[in-house]
Amino acid sequence: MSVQTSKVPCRSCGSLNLRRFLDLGVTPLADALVRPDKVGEPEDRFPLEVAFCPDCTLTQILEEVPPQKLFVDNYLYFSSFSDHLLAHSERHADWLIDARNLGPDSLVVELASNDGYLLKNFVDRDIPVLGIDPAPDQAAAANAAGIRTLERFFGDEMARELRDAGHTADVIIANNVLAHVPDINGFVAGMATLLADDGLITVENPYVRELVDRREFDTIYHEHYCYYSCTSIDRLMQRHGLFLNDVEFFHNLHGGTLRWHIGHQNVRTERALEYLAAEEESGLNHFDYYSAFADTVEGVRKQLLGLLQDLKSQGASIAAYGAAAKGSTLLNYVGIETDLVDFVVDRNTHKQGTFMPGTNQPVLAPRALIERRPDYVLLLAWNFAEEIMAQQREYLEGGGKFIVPVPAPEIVGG
Ligand code: DWN
Repeated sequence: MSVQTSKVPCRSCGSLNLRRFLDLGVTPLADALVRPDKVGEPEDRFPLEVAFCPDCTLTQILEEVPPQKLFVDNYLYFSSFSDHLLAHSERHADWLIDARNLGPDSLVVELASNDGYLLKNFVDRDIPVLGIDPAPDQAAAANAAGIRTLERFFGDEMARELRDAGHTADVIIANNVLAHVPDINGFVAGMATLLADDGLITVENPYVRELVDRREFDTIYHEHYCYYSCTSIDRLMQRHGLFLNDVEFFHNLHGGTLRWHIGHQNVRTERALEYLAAEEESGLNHFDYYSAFADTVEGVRKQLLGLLQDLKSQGASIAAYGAAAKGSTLLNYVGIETDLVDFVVDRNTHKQGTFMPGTNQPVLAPRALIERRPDYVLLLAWNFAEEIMAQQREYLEGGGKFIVPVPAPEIVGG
């Protein structure tokens, strides 16, 4: 991969020394599932290139698609369609309530609260909450469920409005959102403004080390402007008077997720110190760690495309599971169209009846796997493999097989 320096400033530190290491082509928006009346019409496409900042270690894409286009106009992602994620969220809420001694005089604010999947755990225990999410349908679903939600993009201006109105947050939760924000300095400044002096912020995000080590290139799409490490997060936070206090790792969530504990106090647990030291020692803070990733990704592409073509040449039928954003990146980058994969199934009813961006497979309900019995199912939502395969026992017991695409294509089951 020829290394080129970009003239796009780093989203975190403003450096002009960004170094591009991966080009996934010009692709459609990963969550822009195509409605039936729009099939065949030209889809918006944008360059999907990834760069590393040698000055603050943040990995990021070079293109900036307006958030309005990504999260408001046609956003179909609802968090409540994963039992695993719901259980994870409930455990997190329970821990926060106990560890922070939350009660009726507390305030828990969640940034990018989606359909209220997480805040409902606090509401059930009579703890005041405020959800903030710009996606209209998700915010409406949360409010309908009794979870107070403001349909807005969060930033420092909104934080000041809330603080001026007398609101400070004892806990701020920001799960899978800091990757989705183009102005991360404004967003983090808002967190610092809104957080009570002794408050706690918990931020969850997939770990960029896992993205590279486990070849999870399909988790790269235009919604994800940034890809974080402990080091890059800490440098971003310190710019706004916040500090990385602790780190938790969840191996089986979204391909490897970190939960960062952040606050106004400059204190660190032994665990946080270990993560920061390991990132420096492993080379994660330096460009060479990323320089060979493009070749690795190209290898996965060739392997997967070859496997699917071989199976088709043997007369096999192939479907896919999970109309996920990552699934869209995978199908488009590898070049998996309807000649290879006939249809995609997904439990999210809002996605059923649409078509995959760029590759046009119809999205059906999971029962189609039993009705049509494809020989193989490409698992696009591989991050939920355990949950989905347990759910699809009948398909597997009937001789069906799954294909897990990363870190290397593998046939599972049967
Ligand atoms: O940051 C993000 C990540 C964390 O989640 C967001 N950009 C949106 C989303 O990305 P994604 O769409 O790649 O994530 P998921 O959650 O891996 O997508 C899973 C898809 O699979 C969803 O459409 C729901 C569906 N699903 C299903 O049909 N049956 C999921 C489970 C667990 C199931 O049992």
